[in-house]
Amino acid sequence: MTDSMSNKTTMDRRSFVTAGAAVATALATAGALSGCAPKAKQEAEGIGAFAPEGTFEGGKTMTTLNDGEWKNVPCFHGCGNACVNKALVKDGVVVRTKTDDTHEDTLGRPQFRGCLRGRCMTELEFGADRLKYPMKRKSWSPENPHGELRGTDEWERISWDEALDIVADQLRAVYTTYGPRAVYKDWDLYHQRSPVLDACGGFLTTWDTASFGSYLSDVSQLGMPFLDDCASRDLGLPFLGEGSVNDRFDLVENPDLIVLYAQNPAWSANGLAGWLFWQAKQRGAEFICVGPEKNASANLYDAKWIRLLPGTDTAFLLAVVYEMVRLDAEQGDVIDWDFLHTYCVGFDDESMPAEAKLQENLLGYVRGDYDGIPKTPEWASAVCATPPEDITYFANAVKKTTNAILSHGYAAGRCSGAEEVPQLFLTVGCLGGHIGKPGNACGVYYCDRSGVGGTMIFKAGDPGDAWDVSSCEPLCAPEKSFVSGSWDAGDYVNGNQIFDAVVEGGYQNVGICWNGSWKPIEQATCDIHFIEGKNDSSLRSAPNTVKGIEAYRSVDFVVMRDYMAKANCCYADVVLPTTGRLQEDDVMVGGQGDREAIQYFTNVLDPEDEAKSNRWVDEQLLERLGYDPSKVYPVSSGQALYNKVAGAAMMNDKKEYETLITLTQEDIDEMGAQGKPQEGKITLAELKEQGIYSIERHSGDAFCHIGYEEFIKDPEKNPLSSSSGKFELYCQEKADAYNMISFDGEQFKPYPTYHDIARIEGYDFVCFSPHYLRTACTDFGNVATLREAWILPLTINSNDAAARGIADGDTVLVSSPYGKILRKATVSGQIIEGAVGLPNGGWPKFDDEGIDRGGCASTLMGAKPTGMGISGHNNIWVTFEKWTASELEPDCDWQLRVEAKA
Ligand SMILES: Nc1nc2c(c(=O)[nH]1)N[C@H]1C(S)=C(S)[C@@H](COP(=O)(O)OP(=O)(O)OC[C@H]3O[C@@H](n4cnc5c(=O)[nH]c(N)nc54)[C@H](O)[C@@H]3O)O[C@H]1N2
Ligand SMILES: Nc1nc2c(c(=O)[nH]1)N[C@H]1C(S)=C(S)[C@@H](COP(=O)(O)OP(=O)(O)OC[C@H]3O[C@@H](n4cnc5c(=O)[nH]c(N)nc54)[C@H](O)[C@@H]3O)O[C@H]1N2
Ligand code: SF4
Ligand SMILES: [Mo]
Repeated sequence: MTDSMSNKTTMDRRSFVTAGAAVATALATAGALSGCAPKAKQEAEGIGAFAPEGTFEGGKTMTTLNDGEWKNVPCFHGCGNACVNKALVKDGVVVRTKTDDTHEDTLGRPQFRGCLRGRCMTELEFGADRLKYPMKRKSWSPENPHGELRGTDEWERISWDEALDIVADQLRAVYTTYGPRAVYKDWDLYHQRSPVLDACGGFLTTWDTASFGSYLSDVSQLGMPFLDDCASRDLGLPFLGEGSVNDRFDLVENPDLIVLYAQNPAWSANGLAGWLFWQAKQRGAEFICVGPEKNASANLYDAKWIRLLPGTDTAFLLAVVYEMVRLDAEQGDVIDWDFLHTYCVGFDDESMPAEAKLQENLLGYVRGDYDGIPKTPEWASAVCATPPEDITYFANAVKKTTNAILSHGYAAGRCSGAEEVPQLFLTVGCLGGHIGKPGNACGVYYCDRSGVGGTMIFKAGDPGDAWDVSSCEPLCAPEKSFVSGSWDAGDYVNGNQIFDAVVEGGYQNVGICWNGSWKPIEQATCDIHFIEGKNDSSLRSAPNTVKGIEAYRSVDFVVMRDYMAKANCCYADVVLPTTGRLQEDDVMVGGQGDREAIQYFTNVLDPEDEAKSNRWVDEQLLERLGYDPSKVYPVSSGQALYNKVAGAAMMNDKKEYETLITLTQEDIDEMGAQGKPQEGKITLAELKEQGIYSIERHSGDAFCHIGYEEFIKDPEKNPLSSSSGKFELYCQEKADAYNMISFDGEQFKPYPTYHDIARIEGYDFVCFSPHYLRTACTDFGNVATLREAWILPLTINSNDAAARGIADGDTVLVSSPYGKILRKATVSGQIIEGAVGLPNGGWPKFDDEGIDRGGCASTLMGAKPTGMGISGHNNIWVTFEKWTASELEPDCDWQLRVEAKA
């Protein structure tokens, strides 16, 4: 990039935010926004999260508004960014919130500005829906649980002693009578463990593709032990983690073209990551967006929109490969053959692995050599509905002479039948040679570390608080003891099948993919009597909410822990109020943090209610069950905090980590920890005051990074983890793994092929659910302010709407074989015909006829895993019609609550 172009970097942040919000509003809430009554306010019974009205004058910040103490509430809520947020606390009440104003906003050291959700962090944890005391469902008793009343029964307030006694008694009963396979813990994306259930003898839990879809290898971002045999790993696939894509300076400065493939950062990464794409735009990069709607990002970055029906990317990408081959033969310089033959195996006859069992490859397949069907744009168009000329356009745009960054989200992988998408996307990147050089990359550019590739510059110390249950005698017979949560247990329920497993007692066990522990598929049985959840919101997030409720109603006992009412709490017998993350001090880097910053949480306030920490609850239960909590938890909470703080480190120019935080003896005493004072770069007091410590970066500095650079420089010396050490466009391990576990019997070849997608008769529209501004997945979904700010629409193509007599703002009934929901229509020319968009984030609320008036997408979703166990979040077959039978009340007028009658 030229210097004159780099002068443009200091674009002001306000125009980015304004532009993004305007586009988002136009797209998502056109017309229907007015349907939401502007009266949603936290009711008086909640703890006030707002400044009293009238304290702002003329939009100016008044010094009196700093009256109180600013506390740090960095946002960690699953959107992939990690923004600075602060809360002004006065007399035990949050009176104001703000975001990053700790320094000037520059590209070298950007502010970490939060969105509206970040500003609502305190409303989320201290709102009127906060769980304030333990509760029991009135009709529940150990003798007669009255499971059918879950969700409709009244609640009564009970003491902690009573609640803990009930839970301990139920645990004892279930483990001694049935054993651990009768205990189901959490629909669990994060693989949370439980010291109590571990001590008692284990539990059954789930594995899932709900987030990453067929891009399973990306679980490395969760800090999972890495997957040696995972199919995606075997492809040598670009996976997220330390350095599969390039540093942010390269993203901004070097690409000619950025492809946002099934990706929508203007909604799903609208903190720093979305801003970085905007910076790239300002420097002159062109954008292409591929997906069923011209999404907010396509509008914001003025992209060429290439439309397709959700779940049809395999057909689309096969035709792109076909066209790249055709164009290369015609005009040359489209395919980087050197790249293909040096860094990849199996695209053509020349690059087949020596041990290949099949004498077939992708090149032959797209030409139609094996099945007589050339995978032409016209062939694909019949499946994906993309205009054939757009497929040609795309193939030409990503040719080898373009500096192209191919960035994907996970949406295309979150579809039934999406097994082949990661390998095909990789193939397109390899055909153009878009890996390992400036301005070129192929992988995920956000969802972690604010869109930045490269090793972590900051890290926190190891808290050293992992629990140890080796001193605990299981409550069940020892031979029955098993821990599904441990990697080698080999017994997991696919997350799609858990509710069926609870109701019907059976599931298909394939082990777990996440650490490569897949095993041949087998039918397994279980007999679930007890459900425990910690912040679990599977009745909103997991497929088939209606079946989920049936499952919850079918067991003997359900206990939920949470800081606020979620759908799962509503269907529990005992609810235990636990403190959230704003009631503790902590440091945050990595994971949901950022590569370039470390942030400090300060305990915001401790409301006068009975919520207790999860650890306290664990210790109480362990004691009641006859275990010694001090043996289970090796260090105190204060010591764990000290360990994290004292071990926090920052990388220097030579890429060595150096101590970051200066600690005095008083600091250590205040934490109640043992340790030595130390010298670092910032005192603990300063870090607490600022909330964040970040570094000034510049183009070409020591932390710049190009994904796969080492491999490209010397593939022999720095092989990839696949068995050939290269990108495997022909991958026997993939085929073997998928075929071994195939849930529906579908068979796969080592190279990617087309697989037909099952349709459901009478349901002619394919529904997808993009991640939306109102929530970060489940989190924030109950927050009144956000419900008021963003309605939950159903986006329908104008022609499809007209054919059904539906106008913008009408209420629409959406039906699938699994459930029915109501939403307000947003009629748009910016969505492909034949698809409807249902932004994610609705919380279920069923009326007497069983219609979900909360508009939760999972209510419509079946739970049949295909192939490698994928859930079809983005290709749900539905139909819809205008609804006039009743008025749909805006959901800012209600909130899920779990509370005892006074
Ligand atoms: N219909 C439909 N369903 C979907 C999707 C969709 O688009 N449409 N998207 C899918 C996707 S991509 C995802 S990622 C899932 C997410 O679904 P969920 O897992 O339900 O959502 P989250 O909001 O990420 O987190 C769940 C809870 O975990 C809590 N939590 C966070 N960290 C911890 C921790 O360390 N310990 C404990 N105990 N709790 C913690 C959070 O506070 C939150 O309450 O939903 C999937 N479901
Ligand atoms: N605001 C907000 N941000 C979030 C989250 C949130 O809930 N809210 N959730 C976070 C989480 S857990 C995740 S996993 C990420 C998800 O972020 P992404 O992986 O980007 O997923 P989506 O937002 O579901 O979809 C992105 C785009 O893909 C398109 N799309 C949908 N189906 C298909 C398909 O089959 N093929 C193609 N080519 N395109 C398709 C959609 O129209 C949408 O515009 O976002 C994270 N960020
Ligand atoms: S939801 Fe995401 S963008 Fe919004 S404040 Fe939190 S981390 Fe930042
Ligand atoms: Mo996700």
